[in-house]
Amino acid sequence: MIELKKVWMDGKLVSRQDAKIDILTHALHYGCAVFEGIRCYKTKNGSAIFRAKEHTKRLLDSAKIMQMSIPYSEKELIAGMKQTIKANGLKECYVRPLVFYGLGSMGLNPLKANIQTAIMVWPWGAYLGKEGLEKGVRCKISSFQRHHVNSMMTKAKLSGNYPNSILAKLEAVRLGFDEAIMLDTHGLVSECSGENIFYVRDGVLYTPLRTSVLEGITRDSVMAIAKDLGISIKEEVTTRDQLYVADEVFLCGTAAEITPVREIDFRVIGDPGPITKKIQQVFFKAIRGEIPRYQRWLGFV
Ligand code: PPE
Repeated sequence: MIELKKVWMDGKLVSRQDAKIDILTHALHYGCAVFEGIRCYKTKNGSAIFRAKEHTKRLLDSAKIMQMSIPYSEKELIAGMKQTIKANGLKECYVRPLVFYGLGSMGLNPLKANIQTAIMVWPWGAYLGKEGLEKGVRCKISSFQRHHVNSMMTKAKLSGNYPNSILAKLEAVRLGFDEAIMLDTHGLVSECSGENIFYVRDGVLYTPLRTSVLEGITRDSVMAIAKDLGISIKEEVTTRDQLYVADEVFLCGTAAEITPVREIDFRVIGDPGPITKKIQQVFFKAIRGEIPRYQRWLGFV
């Protein structure tokens, strides 16, 4: 079981045993909750939350899309994350704020339900495995499509969006792959079950348009790093066969960090290439506070 001692629940720290919810919690029935996934890393100046402001802004934006009003400000939420990390005695961890409709109404109109806010933390290693980080993972184009942009709001990190990812992930894993790459309803590449995707061809770095993807904060970090390295980068409509013939492919997300892709649908991409390795190297230094220009991304606990 994941170790978690203290939870920030509606503004106060409580023990995990006391962070209980009722069986009639609205979100449990209808999936209407917004959340974030953030990492806190050990640096030589202490633990730091990576891009806490951007993640918190996205949490507030997700809530705005769902018309949920979070009763805490960006500052209060970030302070809550820091308090939870300290209370659990962790130097390095994953941070999960979750805002959900609690009690007060059943049925599809949630307006009478109260809004609850929780922050949890736990240690989390390499999401797609240590070997995956070093040598690359094997991916499958999913038979499940990413949501149509007018069916589910892909800019919201909404709990109810994730059964789509879970269907894709289960299919990929049961077929023997590590991760699923999802196409949108036009048949174009969007993102993975829990990561954005990049590929390299002839020295240029590409990533699909934002249209049907979650606007990943790691995606944004990768783009900033690439720009600073002088690598030319394009956001473009992408077909699956462009991935098959790419020189390099990698996935990125808070949990997966930067994970190279070695194979897609049995087409070999190969060992992690020079651009992937360079971006990975800079990213891993940036999160640990080893590059002055990216210190702005660190929120010290
Ligand atoms: N797309 C999706 C669908 C997604 O879930 C994530 C994060 C991303 C892109 C990348 O976003 P960002 O973390 O801001 O770079 N996925 C979370 C999945 C973890 C989980 O299993 O839960 C994450 O990486 O935290």
